[in-house]
Amino acid sequence: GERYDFQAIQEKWLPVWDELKPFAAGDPADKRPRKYVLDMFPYPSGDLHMGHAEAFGFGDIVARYWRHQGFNVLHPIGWDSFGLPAENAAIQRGVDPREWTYANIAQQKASFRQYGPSFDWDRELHTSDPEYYRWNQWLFLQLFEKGLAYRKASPVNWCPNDQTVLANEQVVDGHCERCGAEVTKKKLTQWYFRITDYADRLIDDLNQLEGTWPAKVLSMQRNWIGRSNGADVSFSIEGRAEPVSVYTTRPDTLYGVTFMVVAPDSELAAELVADTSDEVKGRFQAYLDSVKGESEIARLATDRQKTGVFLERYAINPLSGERLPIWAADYVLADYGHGAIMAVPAHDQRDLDFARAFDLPVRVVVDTTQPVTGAIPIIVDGELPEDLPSIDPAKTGVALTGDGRLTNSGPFDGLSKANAIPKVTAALASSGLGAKTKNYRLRDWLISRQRYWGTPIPIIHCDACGEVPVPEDQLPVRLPDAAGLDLRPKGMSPLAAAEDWINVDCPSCGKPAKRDSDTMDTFVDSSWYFLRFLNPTSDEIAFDPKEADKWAPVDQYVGGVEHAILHLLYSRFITKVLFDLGKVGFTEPFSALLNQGMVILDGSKMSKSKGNLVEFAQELRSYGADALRVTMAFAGPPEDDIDWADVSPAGSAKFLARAWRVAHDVTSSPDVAWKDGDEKLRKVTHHFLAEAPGLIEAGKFNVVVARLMELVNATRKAIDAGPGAGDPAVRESAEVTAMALDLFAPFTAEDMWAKLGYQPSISLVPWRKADRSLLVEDQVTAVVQVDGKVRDRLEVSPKISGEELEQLARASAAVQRSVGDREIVNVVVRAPRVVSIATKG
Ligand code: ANZ
Ligand code: ZN
Repeated sequence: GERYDFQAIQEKWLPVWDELKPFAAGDPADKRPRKYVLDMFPYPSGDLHMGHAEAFGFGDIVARYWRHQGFNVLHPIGWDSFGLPAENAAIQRGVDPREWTYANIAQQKASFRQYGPSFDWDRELHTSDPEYYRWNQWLFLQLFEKGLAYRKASPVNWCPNDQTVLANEQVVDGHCERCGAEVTKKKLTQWYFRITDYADRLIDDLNQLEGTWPAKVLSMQRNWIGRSNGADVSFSIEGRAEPVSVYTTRPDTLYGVTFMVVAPDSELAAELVADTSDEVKGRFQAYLDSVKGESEIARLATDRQKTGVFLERYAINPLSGERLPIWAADYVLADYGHGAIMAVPAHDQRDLDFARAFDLPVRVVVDTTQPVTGAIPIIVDGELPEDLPSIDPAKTGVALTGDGRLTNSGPFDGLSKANAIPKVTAALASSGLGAKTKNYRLRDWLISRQRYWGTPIPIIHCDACGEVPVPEDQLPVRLPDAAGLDLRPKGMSPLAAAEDWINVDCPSCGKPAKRDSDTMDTFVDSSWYFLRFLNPTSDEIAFDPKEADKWAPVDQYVGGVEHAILHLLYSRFITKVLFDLGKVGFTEPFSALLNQGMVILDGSKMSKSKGNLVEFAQELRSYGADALRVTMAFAGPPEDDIDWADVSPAGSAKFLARAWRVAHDVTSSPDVAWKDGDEKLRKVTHHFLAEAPGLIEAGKFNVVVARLMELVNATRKAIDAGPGAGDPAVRESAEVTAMALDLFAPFTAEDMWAKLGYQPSISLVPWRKADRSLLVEDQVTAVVQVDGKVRDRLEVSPKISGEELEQLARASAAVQRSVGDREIVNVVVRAPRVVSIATKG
């Protein structure tokens, strides 16, 4: 007979969906409640790959699920189509980055259509279209007007290969995130967004996401922002009028400071060294040259040989009056805290390594052998046993970072670390020598890039007027044609050479002026795109606040954990800015986040160079979209990596054929009465109906697929060895299978639906309600005793609670008769089997 042919089924239903548009979310008269399901939009650097297939497959499960639950679901798609890879590829191939990008988009789009995600294609957008980046420019100007976009000259991360600056977030272990070249420092005037103004809110609002975002992402965000609580302490400097402040998280260790360290590349170091001998100056300069270009991560590494130069200057400890030598060393950063530290080698590992390298004194001021509450004492009777190994950091090389009691600390001796921190801070504050403060690791967001393929910054530089915003009615500032421009990186934006483009009249005074030649970091584009999907074609507004009220924030966001910091932090920041501007009514953009695992092969990441690439297009041709989607959903929890060597798309295809065959075999008509169906099969069906929603909402997609497989098996058994293909229960279970299979295998599901005698599209069929009477569990017998004698037996659910069972027992007529007027003094319940009542009187 007819056989399951995935190719024919795909080709049959795609044009039907195009025609019917069951996934469009635009009708304003639609009264259904709303859900917004979004996948991180793809970067069009080639065809879709297995990672896309996985992420978009999971997003589609959620979108389709909510549609079946009666929601109007917004599930849009677009392309993050500006950026360096397009430009580099374009340079290598000698083609226009625009052509290269849009050709890739066309290919990805064709693959997506084969894969069948339920996108509302009418909302498609590309960030490289002027219709989109115009609103990037608008957003920039909103920040500019609020003082949140500003220019400053500072040493920035510089990729010598790509010849462009990088945000801190784009430097990975000292290397360029894009090309892997070692990142150096360069002093440049650049545009920044003042994200540090939002540091506290970006940390505190993470509490709203607890439980709906992966815990790992929440902690990565917290660490990146890096809020630290401590104190500023002021040290006077011999021969200098102004004291120097240092930032410390351990003011309790102040009596253990034995030297001070300043960052060699700080202004303070330059100033201190200016008043020393030529010999010191020479040594310092040589050291400074060796340090230039080192990455922050390398400088902070604990396992690194410590280097530095003694400046022959001295500071004074504000509490003890002790004289402290001042050194310059690269493990202190110029742009954190005050660029100078009080060194406490006994209790800080980096300081200890440095002290041991340069023979500086080490003094213990927190006795970590002295118990504080909850700690286990090492010394029991006051004296150290002779065989106890030394814990002296100067000898062991291990700093004592734990809790303990203060010692060698004058009036603070005996206090625990926790008590000493506020006490020492208060003592400093009362004499104007210190104050409690906070510090953040987060730096302002550097958004200028010296590259072509991005959004031009809408600012005009005028000698007379300064930085003049391009008037809103002159947006977009369009990119000039790439033809005729040299796109090769040379440290300056290629736009600077576009004579006709760069030279303009100042919008304010009319005199000759120049456009800003930089383009924006593409993370600006992706920081707000979820809002543009609400009205992607509007040329009047970036996004309609009324639509934002209806749809946003995004209910379910899906994407890779590689975006745990950058993209999510920037989107959260821009959302808060838009909230402050009164443009949106919420402060977090993504209410729930799912990070899918990776698709790997034989335990390792797939890549062309390793030759272990599983090609999406090839798998799609071999097994079809549905089998791929089922394979990914069935492989395990969605957060886990999928090893393609361990899964079986052929097995998935077999399962789909089996499910499809069930619908094919049904002989009853759609108007049969289900209640007349075989009860055993109906129970399986209704248990599935009751259980699946909770499982989907908990992200247990693999369990739902397993249950569906059981349902299909039970139905097949009912057809072949039970009541037969004409039984109403067989039709019922086939319909439920089709509806639920729509989440994982939409082409097959639609075809089953047609076989069962219905019109498309199955995607809009409401989720069937489970019939509670079919969910009743088998009963167990509970025994009720009164004063040791069995008085009644109750038929109850095995899941009954203790309270419920006690209530039933007390309500039993037999029990009441037996208790009579005596007082119940004790009831022992062991649900679901025994209730034992004791009486008195
Ligand atoms: C003395 C001390 C004693 C410290 C001790 C720690 C332990 P977080 O938590 O990251 O904020 N520090 C301050 N400014 C620095 C700079 N510009 N470059 C490198 N290190 C700097 O770290 C704060 C601690 O890092 C500060 O507390 C300071 O060392 C160091 F037992 O002060 B501490
Ligand atoms: Zn002017």
